[in-house]
Amino acid sequence: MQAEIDRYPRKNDVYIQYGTAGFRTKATELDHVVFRMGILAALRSRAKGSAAIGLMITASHNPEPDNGVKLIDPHGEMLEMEWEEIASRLANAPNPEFQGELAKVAMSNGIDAAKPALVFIGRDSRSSSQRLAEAAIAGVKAYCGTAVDHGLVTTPMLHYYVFLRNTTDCPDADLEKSYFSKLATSFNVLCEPYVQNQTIVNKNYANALDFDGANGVGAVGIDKFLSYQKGQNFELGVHVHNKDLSTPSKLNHECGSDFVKLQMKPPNGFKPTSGRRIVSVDGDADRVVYSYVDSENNFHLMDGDRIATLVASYLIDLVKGSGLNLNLGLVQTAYANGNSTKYITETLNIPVACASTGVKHLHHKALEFDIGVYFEANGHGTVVFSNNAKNLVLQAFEDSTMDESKLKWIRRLQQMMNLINSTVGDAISDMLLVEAILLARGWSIQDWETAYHDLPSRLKKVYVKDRNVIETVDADRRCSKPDGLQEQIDLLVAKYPNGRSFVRPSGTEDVVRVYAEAETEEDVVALAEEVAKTVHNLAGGVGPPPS
Ligand code: G16
Repeated sequence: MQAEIDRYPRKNDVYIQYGTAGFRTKATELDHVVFRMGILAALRSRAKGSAAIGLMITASHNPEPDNGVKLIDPHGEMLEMEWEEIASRLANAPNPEFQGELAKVAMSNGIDAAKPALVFIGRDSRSSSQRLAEAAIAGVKAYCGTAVDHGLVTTPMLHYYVFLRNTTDCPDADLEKSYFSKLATSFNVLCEPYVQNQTIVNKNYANALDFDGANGVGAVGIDKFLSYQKGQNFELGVHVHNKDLSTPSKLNHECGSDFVKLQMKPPNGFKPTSGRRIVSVDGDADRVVYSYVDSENNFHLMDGDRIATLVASYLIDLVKGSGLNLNLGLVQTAYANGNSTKYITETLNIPVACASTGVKHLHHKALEFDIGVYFEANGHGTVVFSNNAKNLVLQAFEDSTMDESKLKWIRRLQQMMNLINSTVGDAISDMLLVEAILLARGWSIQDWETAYHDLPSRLKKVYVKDRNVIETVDADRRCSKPDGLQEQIDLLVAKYPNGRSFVRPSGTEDVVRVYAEAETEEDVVALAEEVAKTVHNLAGGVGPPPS
């Protein structure tokens, strides 16, 4: 194995950490990290009884020169948090110490090196991804594991493949077909009641949307989905834009969900049609946001908070109609707009929990409910269902005394469960979920928007020498370090009606993120700027102070 290790040496002593979504940095810094993660994935497979483990090469919403790697556990979920520390330790071990560190991990986890190990590898469309995928495969093989290269896939596809491989006897060659057939079939079943003579009939719902693929793998995913839905009774009318994978610098550039959410602008790459839904995904298609431009050319964003409220309010209606004893809760992060939280708790009467940023935290919290809906404001989220929920649904179909009025809702709940990719946020599955609900409600995007009004908000990035000087508590809502920063933020927030602001170090980019919201646009602009300047002053800002 030493010869392979020597082919992928650690070239500098810069510390790299398994962050919000795996390791992320410049692609040129990652070869040894990815090679070592190939080894770790094979080790993890052995630790999990030779189950398939996923390894995804992507830097998602980050710029094209970046890349990253994240591992996927046997049920398609994010790598167990205790293993993130092991991953960081192995990634940073000096070259001569790597084998020793690896042996320690294997020993402390009682790994039998003779057992088979299976690793699924996937990658996004970045120009560095193929090379890094090869490094990962070399790592798996160096540790005598089997690597299955799934090539260009969205992150949620790979999560689902891992789940399917470990829970069914689906052959590897059929995983893609299973994924898209499941989406196409369940979506069609949900929409069929509203189709008459191939025409959609439900009040204000219009079957036309613009899909912004961020010039990444999401564009490939949607094209595949569209080919699978051909011939179904209901075909979603999708116009696919930003699908140029041949020009790497176009990835996430002035398009995609992160751009739309941060800049509060429609994506570039096509001219929006007034009133028509725009669906923007990110570079690996695990996030989605909706938007539209009105007749006066004003931009309207329907972010993850809006998707969460739409989904939760529909699912709660299904639960009520079904008569099943299921509790439903919603999980958000500190980035959730204050008015969305108010609407969910006060109007929908649904309990809300707040988790730290990072899907892994939200997912974990959502598992506490029978039906746990979780979404980050940036559009990353899904719905998870407890075994109790799944069992009650199945039992209802076997119960001959169950009346049809309830079964109708239970059937729909089951169809929703089939459509949702519960392993992780999935832009395409989430989009279909939103479309199915809008169609069932007979809503236009404008109808959806009227549920509540967002408080004006702003997100800013501040460049500092070392972002880790900032530490947070209370699910990112307060910062405990550096001394005095939180007190300054409190003083600034107190100046503005309905003001709220927090700061946290990003786990995917070398920046500190600043979030602010307030009653008016003018106030929020001022608050965000003042907090950003304070961070720059007290946390070692580099470059000119933010404006
Ligand atoms: C990843 C995580 C998300 C997180 C986002 C930004 O998304 O999966 O949960 O919200 O990073 O994280 P941070 O603010 O720490 O940079 P993605 O889509 O980039 O994989």
